[in-house]
Amino acid sequence: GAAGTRTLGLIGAPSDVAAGCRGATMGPEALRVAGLGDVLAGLGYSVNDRGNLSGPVNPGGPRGNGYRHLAETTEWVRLVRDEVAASLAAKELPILMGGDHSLSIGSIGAAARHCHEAGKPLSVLWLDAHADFNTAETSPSGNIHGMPVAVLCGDGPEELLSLGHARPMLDPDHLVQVGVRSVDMVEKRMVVERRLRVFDMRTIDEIGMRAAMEEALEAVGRVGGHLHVSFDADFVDPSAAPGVGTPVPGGPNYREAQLCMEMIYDSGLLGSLDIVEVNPALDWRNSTAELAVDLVKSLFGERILARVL
Ligand code: B3U
Ligand code: MN
Ligand code: MN
Repeated sequence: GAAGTRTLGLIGAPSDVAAGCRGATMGPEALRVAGLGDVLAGLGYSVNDRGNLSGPVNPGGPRGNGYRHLAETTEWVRLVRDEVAASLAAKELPILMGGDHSLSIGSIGAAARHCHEAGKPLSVLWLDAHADFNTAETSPSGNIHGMPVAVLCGDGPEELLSLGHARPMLDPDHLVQVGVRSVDMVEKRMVVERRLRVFDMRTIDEIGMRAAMEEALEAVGRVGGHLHVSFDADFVDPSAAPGVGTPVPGGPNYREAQLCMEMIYDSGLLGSLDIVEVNPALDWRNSTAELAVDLVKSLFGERILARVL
């Protein structure tokens, strides 16, 4: 399995500069309060909480040149990239606690460089209600948290693209998206044109979460090497995960989300993780952070009847 007696590196990135609404800055602390570190330690891992990164505050500025807060987002992504790189260099399995989803450009950028240097392939499983495949031209909002997949696949502003070790940072054939149910008009065309592998909610309705995850994991397993899982809390249905900035009805329920995590653990591929878009300002008594911790528990090997590391 992915576990052994591995050290997990917790990295807090309290930024909401790339989101549409404020509050994801409180995500890292909400996850700690919900017991993320203790739960992982209870599963037998050694946990190294690297604390929170410190970057630019949210200036509350307008959209300019197609982007909101591009300079601030770039700085946060750079900080995340360097800390995730340090965690990987220390042989930890890094867990990025966001913060908004633009930060995954940094964590995946670091994983991509790490894999490149180690001569192993990188694959990404993107769990999200959204495709996050907008560009300045297609985005209705200018919010960069709707653009990280496009940037990783080579389409985006020079400031962000130049943070990677190569272009694209990620081979689009090595990306699988699960849970998608909200894609903007022009973004749709891009997703189809670039032939992204998407298990959208209709597919999950038709074949079920089990078959969808079997196929998704088969695809990333074929790539082999290091699997990065990028978990946007809005992947889960808002009835179970209300504390997110852009909830979309019709997502996986609690059990389906658990199965998804259990199956990822069983694949033994997990090499790094993001937990992003938890927004305590919109939550009900920290329930979304608690849900995320429950899911992460399964992702790291908790079983209903037995615990197998
Ligand atoms: N697709 C919309 C909304 C959105 C994307 N990601 C989130 N919201 N979290 C956009 O603004 O790009
Ligand atoms: Mn997202
Ligand atoms: Mn989302």
